[in-house]
Amino acid sequence: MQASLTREQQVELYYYMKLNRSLEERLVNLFRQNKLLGGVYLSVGQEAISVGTAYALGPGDWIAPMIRNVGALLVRGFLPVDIFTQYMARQTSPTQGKDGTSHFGDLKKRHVVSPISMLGDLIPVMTGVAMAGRYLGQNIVTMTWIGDGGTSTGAFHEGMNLAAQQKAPFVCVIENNQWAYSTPVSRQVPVRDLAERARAYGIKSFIVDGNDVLAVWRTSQEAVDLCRAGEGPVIIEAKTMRMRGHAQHDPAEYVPKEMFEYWKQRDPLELYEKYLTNNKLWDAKTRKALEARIERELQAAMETAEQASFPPAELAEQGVYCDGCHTIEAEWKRSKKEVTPPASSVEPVWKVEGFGVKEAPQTADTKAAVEETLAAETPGRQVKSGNGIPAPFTKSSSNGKNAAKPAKPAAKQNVKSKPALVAARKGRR
Ligand SMILES: Cc1ncc(C[n+]2csc(CCOP(=O)(O)OP(=O)(O)O)c2C)c(N)n1
Ligand SMILES: [Mg+2]
Repeated sequence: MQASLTREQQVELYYYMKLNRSLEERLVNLFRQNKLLGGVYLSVGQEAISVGTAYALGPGDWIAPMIRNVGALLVRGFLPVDIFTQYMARQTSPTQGKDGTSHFGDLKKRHVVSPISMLGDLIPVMTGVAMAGRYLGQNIVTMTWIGDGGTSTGAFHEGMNLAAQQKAPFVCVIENNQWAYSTPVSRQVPVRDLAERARAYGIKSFIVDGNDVLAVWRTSQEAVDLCRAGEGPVIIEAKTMRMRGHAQHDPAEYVPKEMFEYWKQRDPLELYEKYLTNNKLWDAKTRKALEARIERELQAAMETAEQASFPPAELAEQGVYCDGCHTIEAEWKRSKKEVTPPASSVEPVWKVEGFGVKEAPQTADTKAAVEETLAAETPGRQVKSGNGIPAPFTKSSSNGKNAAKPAKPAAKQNVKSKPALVAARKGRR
C-alpha cells in the first residue's frame, strides 16, 4: 500500500493533467481544420479524475477508458503521438488507422481494454477481467469509468450486481459531470448521490471532489487496496462538471451560465497549481520547464502524426479475423493443478444460511406487525410456527389440509444440500 506521494510524483500528476488538457486543445484545433476523423469528446474540467484514478493502479492492473479518459491513457503509458494518429486514422496508430477516437487499447503491454460506445457495457467486461485475474492467481485490480447518464443503463446494474456477488476486484468510477448530453442529473435519477447505488449491491462506495486530484488519488488508492484485499468491488463517485458541450457539435447553451462560472472557479488544474506553489513543491522555473516540455512533446507528436500516411486499402481486409495477431497467453500465477480436477472438484453442497424470513420479532407488538404484513403478502397463509414467526418453506393451502409441520426456526436450521432444501420445501423434513 502506498500511503503518500513523493514530490516528484505530485509534480507528475500535474504533468499528466496539463498534458491531457493541452493535447485536447490541439485536438479541437485539428478538428476545426477538418483533419480528424470522427468526433472529439473533451474532458476539460475532468482531468483530475482520469489522472488521479489511473495513478493509483499498478502495472499489472487493467483499465478500460471511456471517451473522456485521455488522461488515464497517458498515465497508462500511451503517448500523444498514439492519440493524434488514432484521431487522424493514420497507419501508425494503435488500430492501424482502422478505427478512430478512443476506440483503441493494448492488451499485451499496457493492459488497456479498448472501449466500445455502448454505455455501461464495460462494467460487466471489467468484472470479467477481474474475475479472470483472480482465477489465474494474479491479484490484479480492474477499473473503468462511467458517466452519470451511463449509470442508468441495464448493463451498469447487471454488471455491478455480478461484480458485487463475485466480490470482483473492480473499481467503478462514476464521473458525475452533472450532464448526460442536455439532461441534468436531477432529471435522470431520483437520488442526489450516485454512490448511493452501492447500497443496493451491498458494496463499498466513496464520494470525492473530482476536481481535487490528490483527493481523487487518495480515494482511488483506498479503493484499489480494498479490492486487492478481497473487499471489492468499490464504486467511487467523483463530482465534477462537464465544462464543454457533449462534443464539438454541441455549444451547451442549455447549461446555465452561472453553473459554468461556479465550476470555473474550481478548475482542477488551477487548484492544483495553487497547491503545488503554496506547498513549495515547485518553483516558477520548474513550472516553466514542465510546460515547455509539454508543448515540445505535443508539437513533435502532432507533426509526426500529420506526416504519417493513411493505411493502404488492402489493409481493410487484414486482421478482420484473428490470424495470429492476438495470441494472448494467460499469465498463470498459480498452479493449474489447483483449478483442474481432482483438486478443483467440490462436493455439490450448498450452505444456506437462514431461509430468508424476516428477523424474529422482539415484542408482542412487533410480532403482531410482522404477522400482519406476512398475512397481507401471502394470500391463504395459515401456518404459524409456535413463536409467531412464519414457518419457512412450509406448505399451506386454502383449506389447511396440506399444511405441513412447521420447520425449525431459521437461526437453528443449517440446510446443507440442495436435495435437503427441496425436501424442506416439500415439508418432508
Ligand atoms: C447504451 C447507450 N445508450 C445511448 C448512447 C448514446 N450516448 C452517448 S454519450 C451519451 C450521454 C452520456 O452521458 P454520461 O453518461 O453522463 O457521460 P458524459 O457524456 O457526461 O461523460 C449518450 C446518451 C450510448 N452510447 N450507449
Ligand atoms: Mg455526464
